[in-house]
Amino acid sequence: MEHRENGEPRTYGNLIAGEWRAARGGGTFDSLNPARRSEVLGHFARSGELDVEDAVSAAVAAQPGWQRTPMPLRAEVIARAGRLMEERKEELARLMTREMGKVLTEARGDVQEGIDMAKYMAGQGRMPVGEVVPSELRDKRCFTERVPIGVVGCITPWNFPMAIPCWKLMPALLAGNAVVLKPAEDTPLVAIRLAEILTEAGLPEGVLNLVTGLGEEAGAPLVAHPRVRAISFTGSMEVGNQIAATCGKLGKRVSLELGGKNAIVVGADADLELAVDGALWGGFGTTGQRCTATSRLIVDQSVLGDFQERLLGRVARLRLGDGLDPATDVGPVINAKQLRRVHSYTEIGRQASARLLVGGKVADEGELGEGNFYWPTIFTDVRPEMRIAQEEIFGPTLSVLPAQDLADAVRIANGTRYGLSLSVYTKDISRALWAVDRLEAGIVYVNAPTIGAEIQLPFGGVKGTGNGHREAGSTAFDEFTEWKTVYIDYSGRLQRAQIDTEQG
Ligand code: UN1
Repeated sequence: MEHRENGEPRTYGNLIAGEWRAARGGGTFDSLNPARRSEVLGHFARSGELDVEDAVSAAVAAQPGWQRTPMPLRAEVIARAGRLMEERKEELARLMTREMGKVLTEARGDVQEGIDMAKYMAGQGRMPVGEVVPSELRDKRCFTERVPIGVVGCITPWNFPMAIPCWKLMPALLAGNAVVLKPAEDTPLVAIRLAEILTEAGLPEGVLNLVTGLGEEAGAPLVAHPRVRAISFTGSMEVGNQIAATCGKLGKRVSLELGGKNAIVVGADADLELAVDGALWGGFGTTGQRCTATSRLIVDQSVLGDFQERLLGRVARLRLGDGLDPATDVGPVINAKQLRRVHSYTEIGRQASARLLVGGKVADEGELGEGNFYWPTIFTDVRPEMRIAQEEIFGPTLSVLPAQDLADAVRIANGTRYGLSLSVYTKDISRALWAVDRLEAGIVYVNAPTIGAEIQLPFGGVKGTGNGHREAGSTAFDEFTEWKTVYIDYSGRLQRAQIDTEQG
């Protein structure tokens, strides 16, 4: 896993029909270490429409053969890929920390989530793919089976450079589709390592194609391509809505996971130390850059003072730095643009007269100045309608909102356009379930923060977070398959449904 030749960053191509190729236009872009912007991880193909055309053509050519490969054999490839990821877990995690910035323990977790997904999907390769359903007529057999969609386009974000591509690729490939992957331009190298692993595991050429590049240049033509039958996208609401509009016009299947404005509700009877642990991990884990990150703390007013005091004592001890340093708690923000965006929300909060308790500035002291670091930030006296309590910031910024009681807290928690992950802290099982029933989210936690989804359960959100699809879990194939219903009449005569039934 050498990234450099003669000390210089390497140039990487696209994977098309089993070959690594430069972009047709010849252009490249760089991937930088967010903890040290001067470190260039590599130069990557800046792809455009022609490269996407090549990738889709390769996928179209490879798909029928892959579809005809028995599912347990397809599963063997996925299983081997999982084993290779396991063998290379440490090097993949270290690379991920350098490319994306998350601290090493979390990078290992991200790779582990990919391994888990590979193992889970490998097992699915010998599981049923349909149902036998009784017919109303004699000598007639009816069954359903899942069939691949064809060629699928997967567009993945930078915040889980291994886990999210695996959530999409493993079920899409196992189901018998060919895939074109367009990874985020901030994390192309981890995606390339994953594509190499799948190739090494025995995936036939053309079944997985990878094009690197910018969203407008490489993502947009993939979404619009007439031979791409489905798009699976995880990213911002703004881009997701554009993709949905294009797919709507083309009658193309699309599944969207568009982030959240996730909240922890702290009830009057909560274990406050546990809730503080959850708030810090949910809010500042991955530097707040998870779709599921906790971004609002909705606290019963009777415990607000105590909770805030404990929270502040703990935030002050968080250490910022390079994620490869074991002493680091909070890594950098992904890039300079996102750093500016995170800071702009501090200004927005201030202008709305929210009270800044801690942080609120770019961390540029000493070596931190070489990367994109932001001090963990907490606002209090935040009202539900303020922009910092409504819009996804995707950074280390938490807002504390007071609530009158549990009903008020649930109402505030539900009062955004998102609905990904919500959590409630209470020691009372009746109050916990009362809240679970009323929280409007795809994922609800009790006495745990809003992050930490496991791959064997469905992942996704309600309202503006998505369009009803769920990734992973028992629902993983829904995105990537069609249902085929098969009727076999072996009576040897014409039997008319609804008419020739014996009671009719
Ligand atoms: C995301 O934030 O985009 O539940 C995915 C979690 C992780 C996955 C997050 N397992 O926090």
